[in-house]
Amino acid sequence: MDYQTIQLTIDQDVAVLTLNRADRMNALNTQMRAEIDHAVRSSGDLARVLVITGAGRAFCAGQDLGEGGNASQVDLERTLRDEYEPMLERIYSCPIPTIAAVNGAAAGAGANLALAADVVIASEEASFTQAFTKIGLIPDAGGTYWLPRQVGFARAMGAALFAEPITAHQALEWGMIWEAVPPAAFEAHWRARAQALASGPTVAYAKVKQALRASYRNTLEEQLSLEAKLQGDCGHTRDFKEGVLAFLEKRKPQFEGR
Ligand code: T3D
Repeated sequence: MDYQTIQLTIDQDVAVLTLNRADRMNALNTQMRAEIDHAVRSSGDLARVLVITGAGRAFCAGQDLGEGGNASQVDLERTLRDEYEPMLERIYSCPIPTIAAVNGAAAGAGANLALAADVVIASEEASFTQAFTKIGLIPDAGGTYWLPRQVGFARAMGAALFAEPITAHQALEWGMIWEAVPPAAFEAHWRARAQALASGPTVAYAKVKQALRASYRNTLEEQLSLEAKLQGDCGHTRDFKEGVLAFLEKRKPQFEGR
């Protein structure tokens, strides 16, 4: 696919999807949502880790409020059901680890796009704003799902009602993100993190995602049973055999991702 609103590079098993409408703060439009969906699907087949980041000074300003002239005239329910949901589902169900490398402002659906990734690494210059109520909307794109789970009910409610920017340090303190990194070290840092995951036990990573997500809905008994099943599957991988052998031979494992 010839992308117009994003860039996708795949190198050494690392896919980097760059939101690329820097003059609009990488705001999401119909075409970008379709391109993200396509790129995430391709990355799941062709790479062992996916990074989503933004071109220029923002990560993503959410819905392009000028799309079609004026976003207040669009059918919001249809757009969310037909365009946002498939894109977010694609990211959520991506079989490889996903990293949101949040380089700057993440607002509205852009903030929640970041939270849909498995790991969020933010530049210390980044911010996360549930901007929705500023324009008379509620958090969408998964915001009402992720926020209470990640930061607790009180903080989720405050973030949604006041719609104030949450700094990277605040987000870290709240448990919303994994790391906040000084701007000068940011790109080298997320690239190193991505490379580490790309050379890791890919099958185990997929099952880590499956198990942790299932814990939201499972009883302890169901979760223990699921862990046994998934661990049994991991036990049949070449990476498990290699991991144990490398430990016994006191060397670094060479994981193949299978
Ligand atoms: O439609 C549906 O289906 C509903 C779905 C809704 C989901 C949502 O995401 S609603 C929330 C939408 N997003 C926002 O309300 C955020 C709006 N943007 C901002 O708050 C700020 O722009 C930022 C905090 C992201 C960045 O601020 P700053 O000061 O660094 O930049 P700026 O000057 O505000 O923006 C630079 C340009 O980007 C500017 O255009 P100009 O004046 O240079 O021609 C600005 O209009 C444009 N821009 C920024 N955000 C958007 C945008 N253009 C369209 N849509 C945007 N969301």
